[in-house]
Amino acid sequence: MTGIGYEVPDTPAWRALAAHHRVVRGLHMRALFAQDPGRFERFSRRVEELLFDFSKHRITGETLELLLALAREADVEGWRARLFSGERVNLTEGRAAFHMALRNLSGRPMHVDGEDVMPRVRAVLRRMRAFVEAVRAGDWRGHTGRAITDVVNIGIGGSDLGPRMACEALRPYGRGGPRVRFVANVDGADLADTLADLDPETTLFVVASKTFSTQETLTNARSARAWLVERLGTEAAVARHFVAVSTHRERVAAFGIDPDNMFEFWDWVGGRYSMWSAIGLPIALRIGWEGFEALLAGAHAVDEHFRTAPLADNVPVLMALLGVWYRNLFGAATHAVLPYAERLRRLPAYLQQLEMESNGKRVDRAGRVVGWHTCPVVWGEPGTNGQHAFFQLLHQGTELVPCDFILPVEGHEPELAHHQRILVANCLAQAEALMRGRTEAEARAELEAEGLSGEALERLLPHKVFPGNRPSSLIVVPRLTPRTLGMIVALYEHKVFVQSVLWGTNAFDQWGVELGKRLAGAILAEAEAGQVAAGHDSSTSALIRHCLLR
Ligand code: G6Q
Repeated sequence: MTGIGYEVPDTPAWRALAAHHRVVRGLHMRALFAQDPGRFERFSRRVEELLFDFSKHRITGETLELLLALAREADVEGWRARLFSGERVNLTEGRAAFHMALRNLSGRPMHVDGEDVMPRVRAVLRRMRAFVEAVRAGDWRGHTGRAITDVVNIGIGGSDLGPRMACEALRPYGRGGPRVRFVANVDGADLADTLADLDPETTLFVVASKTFSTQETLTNARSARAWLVERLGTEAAVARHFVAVSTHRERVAAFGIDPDNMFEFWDWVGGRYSMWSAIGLPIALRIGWEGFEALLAGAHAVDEHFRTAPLADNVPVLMALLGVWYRNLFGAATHAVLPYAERLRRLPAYLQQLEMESNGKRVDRAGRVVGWHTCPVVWGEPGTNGQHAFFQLLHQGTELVPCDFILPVEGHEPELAHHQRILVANCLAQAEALMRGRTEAEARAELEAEGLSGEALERLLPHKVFPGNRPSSLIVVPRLTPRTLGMIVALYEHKVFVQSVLWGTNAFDQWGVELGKRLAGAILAEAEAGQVAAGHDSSTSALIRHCLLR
């Protein structure tokens, strides 16, 4: 029992872990650090230039052994092999999850259903490269003969969050490329605000949709096309101003985009795992081909690490195990991602989809309701801003929130190097403060040093105590570059997969988004017919009348 209304799975490794948890849950990390001067060396790992420090966790050597036993019991190694061999690990949709092939720079064949997919992957990469170079060189021209200055990506969810996050993260690498904007929301405000100051003659739209049937994307794409045609005065302009990224050639053609201007990907690429595919086209347009290849290379380096490193040294495996330790044993309901890099401000939103859409599941692979918790709520904001807002709760609130600090050591602004030192110092200080806390004796001494005594001191004292013992990981890279961004994202992708194995879930489907879509279609039809259908609850019926039948 975890005391949180959910059990842990009833297996020997989970039972052993739960018993161990009862013994160690009261230990304070301060004491663990004091006992073992080698704790950092023992609990940190490297993947090439990336450092993963997990020494500030409520674990002992025995905890790690028991967590690794859990991974072995769940057959993480077997599942990893299945993933990399192109098996249909996405059982409910009958698909492989083969995003690793998109960044496989090794020359090794990778098979799905007996077919080596690498020639097709490379062919699309070659077409993307030619297109990107033509746009960036000003050789791809708009209908009136002018070069492209602005790209608008129209897509949502997996066809938006990755490229949007990466384009922001890699802003310093954008020199020489067009400006890139993103429209996702069906709220007309999104499209209107984006188009407001754009010149149709120099704007290129990338319509990104795996299925090419998504309501929001098609609505935005149709309105964007109408905007362009109206301003340039001819349908013929569409051919030079619209390209598509999709798996669905017929629907792209039916929309009116020449399939020659379509960049293909395949059903074995999940939406939220697709930024490495042609969905990454806006990234390549923004940072150039070399940069895009470096992004792929970073992810590929992590694939090789995940595929080959023993479990005890395997960073995605360790990240997954630590997540499970807090989620299932301590009952932690949320997990914070705190990038100390302003340009990573969209990373928490990106990881929210990656983690919560993948593992926000209540049944196991066989369809049985699970008796244990799965994915926590993932959230976060960049530091240092968060320190002046919600960090209060992290330090002194009643919730245990495991944190990931993500820290590039160097910035891209040599003239502002002192800012970077302040940023780094704050990040390290937060992790230390969460771990150490401030004892009553320390708080008392500080108050006395400030000249307080007697009742005034006693009144303030409890407010000044920090319990500490709050866990965090540090993911440190030398700099935020295309390569290190690729590494960071791939670490999380594989972490999510390992957690799905430990929880027994399918990380690659997303049936939870279906019901709302279907009901929205029904309500829209009723609004258009001017009549509320029977079968709604009284609240929904009244709200349809109030909002849509006026
Ligand atoms: C991702 C999800 C979802 C998807 C969007 C857009 O894993 O399936 O976020 O990416 O619904 O879908 P399309 O690319 O098909 O428009």
